[in-house]
Amino acid sequence: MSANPTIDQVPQKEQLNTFVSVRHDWQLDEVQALYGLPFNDLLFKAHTIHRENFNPNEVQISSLLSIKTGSCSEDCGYCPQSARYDADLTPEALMPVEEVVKSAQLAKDQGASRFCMGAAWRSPKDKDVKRVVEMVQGVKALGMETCVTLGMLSDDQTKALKEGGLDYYNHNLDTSEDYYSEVITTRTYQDRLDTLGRVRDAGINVCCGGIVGMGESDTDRANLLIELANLSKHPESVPVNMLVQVEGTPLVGSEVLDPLVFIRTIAVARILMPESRVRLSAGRNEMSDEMQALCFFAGANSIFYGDKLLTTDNPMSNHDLALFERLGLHSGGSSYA
Ligand code: SAM
Ligand code: DTB
Ligand code: SF4
Repeated sequence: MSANPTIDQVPQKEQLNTFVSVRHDWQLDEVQALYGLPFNDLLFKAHTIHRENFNPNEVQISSLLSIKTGSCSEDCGYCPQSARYDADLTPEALMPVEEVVKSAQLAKDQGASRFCMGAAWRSPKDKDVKRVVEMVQGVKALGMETCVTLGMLSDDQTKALKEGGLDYYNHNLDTSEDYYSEVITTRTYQDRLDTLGRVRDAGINVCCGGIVGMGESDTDRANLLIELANLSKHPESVPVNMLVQVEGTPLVGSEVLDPLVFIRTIAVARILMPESRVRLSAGRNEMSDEMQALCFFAGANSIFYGDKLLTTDNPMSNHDLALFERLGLHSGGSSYA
């Protein structure tokens, strides 16, 4: 008898995605093997999976606003907003709701479908969450998706955000569990996983990724992606940040990551989390157009758009629009668009 399965035994695409592609049991040796593939083989594999799950020419567009800037108690070694470091930054209190909504309107006019509001807190106070909920409601009323990143949350705060209509909560693992203490000592990896669990349980979409180029090893990068992919449900949105080296922060002087390793990281993220939006996040200002094009080929299908990230520069909007035109990319992928 032939060893080949009959047509009925061959899993159809839907089954393949459910039972084969979307896994939560990735092992280090498998992920290292992916990273170690010849570049063309890795990109072909990642792009094939990308096409099976998404329109490869559609990129979701998010804009960022820092709604509370600097004076943060935490010691995240990459971050200019920590009060412990000497970055050139003017601290600012939590913004009034109307200003935030005005800024969201501008981002919408420029073409963003999601508005992400970031606050430099270890964790918010309840009265802060109240004001953030008003921001979320104001931004949603414009017809935009909302995302906030406020640090660690309590159960009640998570519930209040969900009830306020928040679409996404961003909370990054940042790096592997092993490398974590080299970068941050004021809160644990488990603290982050606990907040992510609360967000997931509350029914808010999870935006969770990390930063590469902080001096971590190949194994750390593989382990970060494994942590993300082995969560009980994959984050809906996975921001992959390249460290933006800001003068005055401890990570200034880190060895700059080989761009090809960054592209491999995007490709491996796409393979491990086939149905997630992989966001080409911080660090694009230091990337060539060609590098970004390869990231889009490898499976990135979301960006931060607008001249500023939270406190550092992002490519000018005109430049991004021209790049999309040159690559035949268009914006899309929002649940409201
Ligand atoms: N304070 C909150 C927190 O840490 O959860 C929210 C804001 S914090 C700035 C959001 C994320 O931005 C961090 O987790 C980190 O991944 C990213 N980030 C901050 N500074 C960065 C830098 N210099 N380069 C790349 N990513 C950075
Ligand atoms: C994410 O993963 N990257 C964004 C967003 N989530 C909040 C922040 C990047 C910040 C880069 C440094 C800065 O501009 O301060
Ligand atoms: Fe504070 Fe967030 Fe920056 Fe860490 S990453 S120092 S928690 S603003």
